[in-house]
Amino acid sequence: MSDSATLINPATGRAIREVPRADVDEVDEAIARAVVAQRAWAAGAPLERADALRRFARVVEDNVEELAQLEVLNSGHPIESARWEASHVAQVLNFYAGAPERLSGQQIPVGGGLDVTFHEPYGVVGIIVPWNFPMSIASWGFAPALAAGNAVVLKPAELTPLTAIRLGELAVEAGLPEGLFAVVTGSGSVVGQRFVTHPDVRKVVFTGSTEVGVSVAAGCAQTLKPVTLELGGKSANIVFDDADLELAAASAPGAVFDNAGQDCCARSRILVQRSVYDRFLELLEPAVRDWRVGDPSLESTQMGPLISASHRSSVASFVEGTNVAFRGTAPDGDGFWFAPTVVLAERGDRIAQEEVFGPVVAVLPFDDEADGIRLANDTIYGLAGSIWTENLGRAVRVARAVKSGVLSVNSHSSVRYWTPFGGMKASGLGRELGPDAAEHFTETKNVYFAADA
Ligand code: TAP
Repeated sequence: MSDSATLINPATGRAIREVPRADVDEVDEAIARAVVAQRAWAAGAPLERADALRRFARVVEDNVEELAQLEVLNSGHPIESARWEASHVAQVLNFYAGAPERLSGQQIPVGGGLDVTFHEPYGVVGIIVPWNFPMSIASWGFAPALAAGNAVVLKPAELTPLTAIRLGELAVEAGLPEGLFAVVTGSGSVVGQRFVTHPDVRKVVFTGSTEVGVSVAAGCAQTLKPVTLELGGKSANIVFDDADLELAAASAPGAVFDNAGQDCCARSRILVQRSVYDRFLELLEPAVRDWRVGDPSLESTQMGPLISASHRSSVASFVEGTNVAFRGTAPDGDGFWFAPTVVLAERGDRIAQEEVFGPVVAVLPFDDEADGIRLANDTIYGLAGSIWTENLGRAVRVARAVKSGVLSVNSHSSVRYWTPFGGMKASGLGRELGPDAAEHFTETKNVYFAADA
């Protein structure tokens, strides 16, 4: 029998809803239904799956405003960001709706017959999602997994399940078979762990902290279950002295304070060549002070609250004892507010090494190109990063030398659903999105047909 969790609006601190917490039996029932639904789904023609995913995308498009409002309420995302996220889910579904008819195998020359490969779906895929981008990160897993012929059991974070629950309902409205895409709410240690241990879940996609990701991978190893890990980050925003400093400084707050810094790709270290360090800070200060923090339901708001009181305490603990250069503003009141904060740091400082997951950025100087690369690589993580330079050769050299999965030059873009996304080092294992994601939800089968009588 399940109990329930109380959801809190992070902008007000007030309770909004109770959501059931599934127990192991209920997780097992969802997996059993998914096993049955998957067989019929995979047996259908590719066009049937493509059409079903396109219908799902259209229903999501028709409900963008409702999904966005749920994310404002449950996660405190600014409404404009939440609308982008909901539209992004529809776009991801549309993109992978093209995959069922393109999952071609190979025909390999052999003697005496014919050899072909098939991309077989795993069966049931378990997807475990964090609270920072609840619906978009879920879609990066469920859209290509379904396209490849799998069923999906999805566990949203306990703090932010509302948009995932609604997406599960919209899938059924769009005509996806009952049980094919099941959203199971509850705790990580019960629901998430059951995905790891259940023999009928044949692949796990985990997005979250590096610590939990390592334990999920260890659990999956026990049952030889493939796992994709999207973990933490401490990404560098590297500003060379030949950069367009005005543009680099004006764009730096958005690159780290978007979603209140609760972004795995947050450029939470700004590395500035020493010769332009003072000038860059002069330009950065007004950009940080102008960053608009407040009521997430207003279209003018750029940043809402942190997700919870305990997370705010954790973020604050990173700033204690540091050299704060300047801060932006944040509302008073009952929400979990935290003003954007710029810290001057030294190499090796905790603030320069560990993921804060809040609106706090560490600024560090470096001497030359080699030193900048060394500093950029000086963390356990390797998820994203930005390189600001007007020198093309330098852009190429640095982009190749920084050990991160997703880099941008003279821009902070990280996520395009049609390009691959994921981290190196302690930031993860495997890639999501991009042209090959549906294939990652399949196993290659090789079949030899003897033709000689
Ligand atoms: P975690 O605490 O690791 O939780 C992530 C998810 O795992 C939640 O759904 C959680 O469930 C579940 N979980 C917890 N313990 C588990 C266990 N023993 N077995 C299976 N599942 C378990 O992370 P978080 O605090 O929610 O998210 C923040 C982290 O996610 C940051 O490090 C951030 O960088 C990372 N992140 C990475 C990316 C990419 S794409 N690389 C994207 C977003 C976030 P509960 O509901 O119980 O918490």
